[in-house]
Amino acid sequence: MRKVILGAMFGTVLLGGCNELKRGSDQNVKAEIKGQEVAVLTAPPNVPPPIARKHNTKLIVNLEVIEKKMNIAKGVEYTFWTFGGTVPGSFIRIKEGDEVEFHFKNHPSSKMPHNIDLHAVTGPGGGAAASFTSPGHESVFSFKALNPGLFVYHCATAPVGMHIANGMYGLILVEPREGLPKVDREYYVMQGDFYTKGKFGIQGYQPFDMEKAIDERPTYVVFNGSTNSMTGENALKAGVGETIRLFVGNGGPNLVSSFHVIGEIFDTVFPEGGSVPNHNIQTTLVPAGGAAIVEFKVEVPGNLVLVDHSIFRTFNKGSLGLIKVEGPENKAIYSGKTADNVYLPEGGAIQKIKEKEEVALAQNLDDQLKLGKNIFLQNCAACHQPDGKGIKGAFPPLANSDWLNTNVRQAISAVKNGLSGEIRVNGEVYNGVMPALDLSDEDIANVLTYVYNSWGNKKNTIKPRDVKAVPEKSTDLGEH
Ligand code: HEC
Ligand SMILES: [Cu+2]
Repeated sequence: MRKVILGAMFGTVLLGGCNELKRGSDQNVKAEIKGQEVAVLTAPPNVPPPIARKHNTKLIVNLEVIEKKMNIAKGVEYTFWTFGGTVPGSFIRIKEGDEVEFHFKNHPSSKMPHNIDLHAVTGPGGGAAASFTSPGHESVFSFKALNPGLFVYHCATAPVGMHIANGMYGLILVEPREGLPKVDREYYVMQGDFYTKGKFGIQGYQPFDMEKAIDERPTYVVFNGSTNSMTGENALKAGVGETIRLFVGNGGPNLVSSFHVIGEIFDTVFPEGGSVPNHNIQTTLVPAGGAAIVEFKVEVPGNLVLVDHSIFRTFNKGSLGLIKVEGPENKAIYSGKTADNVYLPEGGAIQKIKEKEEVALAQNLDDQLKLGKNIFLQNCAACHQPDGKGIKGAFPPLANSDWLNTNVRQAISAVKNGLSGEIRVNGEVYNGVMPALDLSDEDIANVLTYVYNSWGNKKNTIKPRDVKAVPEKSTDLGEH
């Protein structure tokens, strides 16, 4: 037992240094404390309500560690170690100058001791040593919130990397004395990288893989603990004209996030969760063990896509979330596609003829299948997977797809015009965005013929004239 604790303490010493840079102001230290309150904690993506009181108080925070199995992706189970039963852990909201009495509980069913290092704490280890708690115990410690900002908290029990990799992190907001400006909606989004024995999407229970974690080769990179935390029915919501504030954190343990929202520009960012605002930002870096406050107004309807712009993580490892914005169009701000004109630069006629010669025209079904397979591998497989089985929760299957097999015209339209909004494929709900892929009618005919003649589908043959017959829709999907 002694050995375990010493190891654990060593871990905390290593991570404790992050508080050294903070300075408290004397004015804060002297502020009067009035009364006592119990802090409201929330599960992601929710944020506790803004603090209305003008005075400082003694704030009781009750946080319980629970080790539990949850899905990291549809059909993929993982044993998470959680602060409050969710990944990331409960959101804690306090006010600059508050005196926090922290009650840290470790559920009796836990197998491990745990603790908490709050980056908002001025004191050794951010509270780590004081909060070190065995299963079935509770530790109490107090701190004064000297610095305003958005801070990460995490477990710092050895092996620290493993505790964090299992989901032991969350955010604590220390509101400045004057509070934050009012917005219409606030959400809590936190990225984390996960390391499982099985590859991405392999079904069933997946244990932690220490070797991948040390090599920094994550299997999953996700927001709020799972690939579908903010897609489908879980998509965040907003209305046209509303202002949104995202409290964005990154638990790591390894990766730095290039946080970006496809289809928006951040009006204001508080980089690294600090006090100096920056404006008109496209992508903001969120370091492991760091945070950012991101604010923007949504002007037009549509799906905004939250991503880590290290983009393979988004399309292949799960770091994708949606904000569904509803309300009236505003064509003056965004028109959608208004024209598709023939573009013939000088000499274009000659190039065009050459291009025509190069286009492979399928003479028979065999040709179509061969050409179609190539188009599939180059244009579709990244999302729908080479075996057509898709990725549960993100990309629907084309293999044996009832959606595909019931209506040829809608399948053609999906490839021609893109597809978004809720659909049901083989009983599963998907609510993603498939971009229109600028393919010729010939290519679309070939790829769909290949898809229809593979993986147990209905063996339809699609001709370019069938593709031509399906109307083109202007679409505003998939653009940055
Ligand atoms: C960037 C990722 C991506 C690419 C590339 C992509 N799709 Fe999709 N596809 C999706 C998503 C996401 C949906 C679900 C859209 C929704 O929820 O409304 C979808 C839906 C579909 C559907 C209807 C649902 C089903 O499973 O039957 C078909 C058919 C389809 N895609 C075919 C294709 C074909 C063919 C290609 C290549 C030419 C392709 N897709 C390329 C992401 C992609
Ligand atoms: Cu822990």
